[in-house]
Amino acid sequence: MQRREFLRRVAVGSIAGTVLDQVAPERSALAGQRRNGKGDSRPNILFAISDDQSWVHTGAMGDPVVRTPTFDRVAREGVLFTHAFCMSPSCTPSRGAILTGQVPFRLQENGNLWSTLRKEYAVYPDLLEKAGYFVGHTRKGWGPGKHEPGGRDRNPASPQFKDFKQFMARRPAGEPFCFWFGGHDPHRPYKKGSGLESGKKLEDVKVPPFLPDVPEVRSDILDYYFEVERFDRDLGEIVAFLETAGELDNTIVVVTSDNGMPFPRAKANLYDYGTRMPLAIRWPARVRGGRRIDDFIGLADCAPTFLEAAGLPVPPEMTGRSFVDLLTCDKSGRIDPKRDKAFTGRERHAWVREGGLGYPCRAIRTDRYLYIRNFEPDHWPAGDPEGYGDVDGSPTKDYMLANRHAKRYDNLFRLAFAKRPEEELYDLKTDPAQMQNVAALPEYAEARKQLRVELDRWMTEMKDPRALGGGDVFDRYPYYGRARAL
Ligand SMILES: [Ca+2]
Repeated sequence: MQRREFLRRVAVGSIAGTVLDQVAPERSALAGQRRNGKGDSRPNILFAISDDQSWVHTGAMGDPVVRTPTFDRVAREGVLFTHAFCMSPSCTPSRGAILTGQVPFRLQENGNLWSTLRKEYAVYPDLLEKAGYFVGHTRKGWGPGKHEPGGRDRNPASPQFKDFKQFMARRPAGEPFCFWFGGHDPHRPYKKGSGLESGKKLEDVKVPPFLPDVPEVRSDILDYYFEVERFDRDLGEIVAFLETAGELDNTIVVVTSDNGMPFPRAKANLYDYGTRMPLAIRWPARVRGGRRIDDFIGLADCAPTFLEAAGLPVPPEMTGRSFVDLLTCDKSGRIDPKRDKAFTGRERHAWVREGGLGYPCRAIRTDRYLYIRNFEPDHWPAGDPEGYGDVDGSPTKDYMLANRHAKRYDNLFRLAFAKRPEEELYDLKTDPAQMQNVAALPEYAEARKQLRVELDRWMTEMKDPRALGGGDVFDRYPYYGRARAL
């Protein structure tokens, strides 16, 4: 059987039962091609990114309801990262940061949703391709946005393929690959009631404390779980394909998301449910599995990590730091004392404020604190009333808007939709859900001051326009999505 024919048979599932005896020789033949071809032992890279999933919603992180066997396997046989953060809780800037290895606010338009990513900013798939990798993506790559105004002739996440099988069928023999699997799940809209229909129970759901604990919200969370599970199943097929082909163990499998769950005070917010991401990485050729690492990772650290793993230099403009050292050491827990914090931020998400204004903010997250600086406290964080369009339409949002004056829920409504002060500070020791702003309390004055100084220093170092002046440039960049009527 030729390799292509073998892959085709794997793809159509015809290698089973009576033809199983043919699999073993083909496996070694594939491995032989890799050795004999270009003598290329560089690892493949499979980057799997779901769309809108918070860190807690995997089995490996302890969620009792959602079933994510693929993620759990990658975590169990690899490394589970407990403190991974996206650079911005909004698709386009988060994905741009992953691809460029840079803070999105250094990337002009790419600080915003529905923008462009200029060609001058190198992305890791291009760098790997130049070094002999076969690169591709399926479903959602970089975006949403338009790559053409940035001077690019393809999606920055690499050329698009129908699916992973087509990509593998077209891979030249002996070339390592780098593939981006960008699931559309669990992005809204959801099929209402799909979670319940799949057999899940309302009473099992753990409702985050910043959302009303009512059946409508519980059911909405189950629908979200339904899609988290679908992403995990689709990824499971890709992993099984690689395993059958005998290529799984020399593939770096990375599973994460781009921003948090699409619920009020989560996605598009700098609280943990907006920015803290699932992250598991499996690479048995070089990484001892069964470990859990608590160091802080920013997803801009992925690009330099992939380059280093492929034996390539990391361009100096990449602000992310490779964590190959964490992966290949044998340790667990907190390893590198310098990885004790994360920085996040956002500019314009949807077009939901008069004049196309955004909601600029930046944050520093340490073990103990979350400190947020809101640069335009007169803007509405969730978008102008009554649409509050930076919060995705959903049964949960409908419920909160309909019950905004109910005494029981007015505080939750305020936390999600009302204006916010210039500074927010949360003490995670007493308030892990980040709902009590203590920035104005005298006992926190010292901590607030220190965190503000540290955030300022980081922004200056990153040449962030919000620190250097002229930050309102983000409000003037074009928006390539459909502007909603205000
Ligand atoms: Ca997203």
